[in-house]
This record gives sequence, C-alpha cells and structure tokens, in this order.
Amino acid sequence: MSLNLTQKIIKDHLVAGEMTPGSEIALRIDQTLTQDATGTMAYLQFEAIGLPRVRTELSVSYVDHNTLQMGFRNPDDHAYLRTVAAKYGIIFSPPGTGICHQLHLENFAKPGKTLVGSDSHTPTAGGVGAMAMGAGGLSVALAMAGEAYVIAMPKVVKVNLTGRLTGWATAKDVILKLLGLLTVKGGVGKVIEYAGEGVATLSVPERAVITNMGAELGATTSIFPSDAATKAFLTAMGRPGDFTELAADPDATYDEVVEIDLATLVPMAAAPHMPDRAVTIAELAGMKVDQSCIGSCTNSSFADLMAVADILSGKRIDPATDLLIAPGSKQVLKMLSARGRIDALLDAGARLLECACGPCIGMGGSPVSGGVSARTFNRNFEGRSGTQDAKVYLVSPQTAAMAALNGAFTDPAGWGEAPAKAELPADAPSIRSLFLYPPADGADVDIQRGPNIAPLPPFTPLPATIEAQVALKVGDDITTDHILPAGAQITALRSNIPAISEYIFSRVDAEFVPRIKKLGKGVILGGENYGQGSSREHAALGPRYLGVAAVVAKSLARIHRANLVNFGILPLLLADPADYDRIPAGASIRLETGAIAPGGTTSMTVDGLGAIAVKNDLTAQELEIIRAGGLLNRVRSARA
Ligand code: MIC
Ligand code: SF4
Repeated sequence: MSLNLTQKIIKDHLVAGEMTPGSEIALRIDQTLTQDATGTMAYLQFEAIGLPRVRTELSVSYVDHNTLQMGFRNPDDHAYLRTVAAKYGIIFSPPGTGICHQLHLENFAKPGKTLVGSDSHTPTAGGVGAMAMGAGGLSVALAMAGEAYVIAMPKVVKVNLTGRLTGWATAKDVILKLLGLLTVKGGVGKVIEYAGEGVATLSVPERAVITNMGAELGATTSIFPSDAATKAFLTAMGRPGDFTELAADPDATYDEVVEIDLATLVPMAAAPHMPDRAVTIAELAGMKVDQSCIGSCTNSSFADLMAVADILSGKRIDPATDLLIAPGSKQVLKMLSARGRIDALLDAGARLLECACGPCIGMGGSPVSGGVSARTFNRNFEGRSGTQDAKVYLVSPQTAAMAALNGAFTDPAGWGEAPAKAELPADAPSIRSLFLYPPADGADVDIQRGPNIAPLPPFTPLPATIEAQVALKVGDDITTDHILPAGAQITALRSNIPAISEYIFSRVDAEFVPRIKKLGKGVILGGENYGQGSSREHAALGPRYLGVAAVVAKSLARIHRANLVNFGILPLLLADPADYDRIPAGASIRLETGAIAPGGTTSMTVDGLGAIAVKNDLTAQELEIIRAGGLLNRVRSARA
C-alpha cells in the first residue's frame, strides 16, 4: 500500500494502535528536547519515575527562555538542569548558546526520526523530515523513560507547493498565508505535509520557518520531505552521515489537499492579536512602527539575518524606531561575524541581543505603550510582549528590517530589489564543543537543587462526585498565555508550582485565584480551541493545584488537552455548544464521575438548568489516568 511521508514514519515507530485517523496510537520516540521554562518540571518528573538513565537515542536540555538571571531563581534552574542532565545522560546546552529549535535543527535533528519536545515549536525539526511533536513536560519525561508517546492518529493534509517565491516574498509569507486560510484551529488532529515541485525551491532553514509556525495551526506537526536540499543543509552542518532520503510514495493519498502557488505570494503580516489574522503589508502601508524585533525560533537563521544585514547595510534606522536582533544560535552569530555583517547591523542602529528567545516570550524588549511592534516571531497574543496595549504584527525579517528603516510599514512595491538569498557556507563553523556531554556513568553526579526548585505537589485521585462552581467562564481561542502568562517575573517561578499558581488567569480575571482558593475547587467553562498555543504544562498543573477538577469547553487544543489528562483534570466537551451561552459563571455543577465512559456522553446537573449533556473523547487509558489523579500517580503505581 502506498503511504505518505507521515504514515511512513508513524509505521516505522508504531508500538501499538491502528493507523486510522482519530484512533489512539503509541509511537517509539528516538529523541527528546526540553527548554529551561518547561525543562525543570520535566526533569523533576523524570526523577520521580526513578530510572538511572534516559532510554532515548538522544536527549538534549536547552537553556534559552529565561536567561535574565535577575536574582537567584534562573541561575538555580540552570544549575539544576546542568547537573540533572549530567546525571541522567542528557546533553546540556548552556544559556546563550542559542534557541532550542534552531540549535536542534543545526546539530541533532535527523530525517525519519521521532522527536518529542517540551515546547510547542518542536515541529521546527520537520524542516529536515523529522516527525517532531510538542508535548507537556511529563510526556517528555515519559519518552525519556522509554515509554511510547500516545497521540491520536492524525489526518494528513497535503500542502501542494507549486512555483517559486519571487521578490520580497519569503517562507514566513507562506505560513502566514496558510494560517489565513486554515486558521489557528485548522490543523487540530492533523499533520501538515508539504509536497509538490515548489518544495525543491526552499532551503531547510526556509522549510523550518514553515514547520515552526505550523504550531499556530494547532497541528500535531508539520513535515517536509528529505531531499537534495536536506543533504546540502546537513552537509553544511558537518553531519552528512545523518542524511537519508525520504518522501511520500508517488501515489500516496491524503485526507485533504491545499494548493499554494509560491509565485503568487507577497509580503504578509498577522495582525493583532492572533497569528491567523493575515493581511498584506501593502494594506498596512502608512502605519507607524515603533519597534522591530528580529529573531525567535521562527526567523533567526543565517539566511534571515544576512538578508537583514543586506537591507540595513550603509543605512540608519528611523530614529523613533527601536530595532532588536537576537540571532538563533552562536553558529549564526559566528557566521555573520566571519562575513563582517555584524557591523552592518550595529552601524544601522540595531541592538544586538543574546542568542535566546528574548522578547518573543516577554523577556525584555517590550514595546512602548500602545505601540506597534513588527516582529519576526510566531505569536502575537495580547500582552505576550509585556505591554498589554501594544499591537504586534508578525512579519518576515525582510519586512521587519524595512519597517525599522522607514519607521512605518510601507508598500513593498516601492522597496526596490529584494536581497539575494544567502546560501549556507559549506564550512559552517560547528559550535558543538559548547554543549556539555554527560559522563558515561552519572551515578556520582550530585544534583544541585537551589531554593527555587520546589518538590512536585502530590495529587489525589478523581473524586466520585464533582460538586463545584463554574469558577471562570472564558470565550473562544483562550491561549495558555491567558491561563499562565509568560514574562520574566512569572517564568522565573516555573520550578515552583505553589508560587506560580498565584498567577493563573491573572491577566484575564485578577479575582480568579482568590475566588478559587475560597471555593477550594472549581470548574472552568471554555469556548472553542481552549488552551491553544504553548505546551507549558503549568497551565494545567497550576489550575489542578488550585482545585480545578474539570474543564468543560466547546473544543480543546491538542497539547493542552493532553496536559489536562496528565494532571488529572477532566477535559469535557459540551454535547450541544449552544449550552455554553446558557451556563453562567458561578453556576453550581454536580457531576457523577463514575458515569463517565471513554468516548461517551453523560450529563452534569447545573443549578437552575437541570441536566446538560457533556461528552468526552477520552480513551480508556486516559480516563484511568484521570481517575488515578494524573499520569505520575499511574506510572508510579504501575512500577511499584
Ligand atoms: C512559547 O513560545 O509560548 C514557549 C514559551 O516557547 C512555550 C513553552 C513555555 O511556555 O515554556 C511553547 O511554545 O511551548
Ligand atoms: Fe522561544 Fe519564542 Fe520560540 Fe517559544 S516561540 S521557543 S519563546 S523563540
């Protein structure tokens, strides 16, 4: 039977399950990655599982999110991560080396391998043909323990690329266009597989821009075939041996097909405050831009920054516009420096930041009050920049550089000749000596645990009856940034659940935490696509710690749904979405949990309304996990 690329990799790694869309499958995981903001929890959970060493082919721990080190918290986290990595056989990437996804692409990602990472942009590695998925920290901990990763067998969408990019159109504009077509919920339960003659015209770093931001579609992952461009990239990275050719069978079938003619694309932006609000830059012409930020795991490659340097060379940015640039890795920085291109950036007035996530996760670089920021990042959720009333437009590096020069968005028709695409040098300098490799035996390594590393709180099994109030009612497309905001102050508390729980929903309803603390327990009522965005499991752990027993929504985002299951919160769906309007905040709910069957419909009693039908898409195993009070309880009792 002929298979598409996604099916081939799944078949190769299938441990259990049927490959029919929607049914549960378990996959063998070859590689894992973590970053600091989710990594401390992942490793605390790995420790709780009690194995002496990771069981993957390769596991890497990156420090890139919170590198500000204001006070003891970040350095405590970093020291914990460094020592825990040495003990359990994990490669450690010290702060400042680069952004996890950029570094993984350059140094470790391999065609045909499975990768699970505790960050939603893990699909970046799909740029070299890896099947790379974002997950909560606990799921990554289990993958490190050698457990199979359980997902719903995805549908596969073929994005058929034809033609080639022209003028100022870039890979970023491909994904912005697709987001406009499919929306932030359009990829849920699906893998986005790229095919067609247009694929060969895109380099691996360009492909990685597209797979990276596929996360914003809500997709399980995105993937490109592995071909001559992949070989050239891996060779430039000093890893020709990691290449294998991979493609869909010629007569492979797909669940859906989307056509994109690259030749028709123009510079685009995602307007505030959602990545799918696609507009053309021409439509924005005349809008003042107060800040441009270039970098993040989406757009911080050598080719991206070479294009920026070309645009800025010999010019000065607008005096009223702030331009911040964070290269994706020290390798990128070294290559720019070797070509004398750093001068072009500095002399134009740009501010060069550390090779880290930086402003993308609100670690500094916040825009001015009410300001417009043109960012090459992947998320423009309200307030994520650190300035609540800022308006963030997601754009390509070329567009961000032009906006900084002009102090405004202008019509690309007047930009003149676009800079040529920089080819990766065949002799790209390796920075792999900067990683810390674990000793063959970590038994003697002492883990450094500063006061910021708090033990995991224990969770009790699911009660037979949930009697609680709707402690919060929220609308559609609630992101994990709404549930648990990012930024330096809050992210510094990621290793301390009691402390970070104080910030749950703080930007949505400042009264939520005092209210649920008083109630002792509660239920959240959500709209469509509840929990989209980041993989941060703290957005489930925090609510669980505060007493949230169930989330009842119209629909749920994949990673957050899995995190709810992992921590024993019931993810329920309204059988009739119209009931959402009928249930008020504060309503008292009673639900007999014993009556819940996998994939079944049951009813909850809502005061004043009577019985309201709720369904679930849980498997028998997921329901058992929830009944046990979470996955860690379940794994511990299975291993006892
Ligand atoms: C993000 O881009 O939102 C983050 C910060 O990288 C998150 C992970 C986190 O919250 O630590 C993600 O994308 O998963
Ligand atoms: Fe870091 Fe931003 Fe990428 Fe998240 S999206 S991994 S915060 S650069």
